[in-house]
Amino acid sequence: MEPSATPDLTDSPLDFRERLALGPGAVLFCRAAAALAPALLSEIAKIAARAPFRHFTIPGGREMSVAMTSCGTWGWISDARGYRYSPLDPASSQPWPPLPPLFLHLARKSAEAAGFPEFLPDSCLINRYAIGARMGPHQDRDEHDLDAPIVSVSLGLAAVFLWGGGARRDPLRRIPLGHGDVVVWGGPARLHFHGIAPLKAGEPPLTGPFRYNLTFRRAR
Ligand code: MD3
Ligand code: FE
Repeated sequence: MEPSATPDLTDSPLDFRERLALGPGAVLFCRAAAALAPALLSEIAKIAARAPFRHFTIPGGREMSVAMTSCGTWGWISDARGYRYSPLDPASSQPWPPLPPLFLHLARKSAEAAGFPEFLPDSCLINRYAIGARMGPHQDRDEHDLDAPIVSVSLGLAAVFLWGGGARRDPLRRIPLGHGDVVVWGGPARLHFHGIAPLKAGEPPLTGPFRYNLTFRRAR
């Protein structure tokens, strides 16, 4: 008998063949991470066992409909005082779980395929959307290095991504994002307004009635 070895998924080929330019600086790689989805979801479950998903309060006092957790050196948090990156999970006062090697691999290879070599994220925000959850249009500008791209990975239920421009009043394009889709946002796209429309019902086999989104960031 051959000894059964745990496959090293950091060697798995990601599939960057189906590429769609969403605009200057933004590239969608359709289903690029689909083959890695079971492994990614098992890493998410391990992270959430240490740093559970929670609904942050935003400065106005309302609770976000999206549940969040983080891994990496820095985690994005929000409370009545505002938004920021923190080295500690406020729920446990402990550091966030480390970025799994598979996450780093996926983020680096995706950024490289989009023309951003040497991307080394220090933070991964993990968003969990239940049916009806949404994210209003916003800019991501809490990161120190706005030259680094953001890599996003969608898992589970499909969503409609709202893709605006550099000003809040700019019209929003509706872009479907499905299971395994990877998007790299950099350069001129980095400060564009964006959001997620309220999630429509569904129950895909791997995630049940949820959508997960990983965003890899260089926070500091
Ligand atoms: C474009 N998340 O966590 S990912 C967020 O699907 C966020 O959960 C959405 O917006 C989600 O901040 C969208 C796609 C995304 C993420 C960050 C961006 C697009 C971006 C930053 C700049 C420009
Ligand atoms: Fe965002």
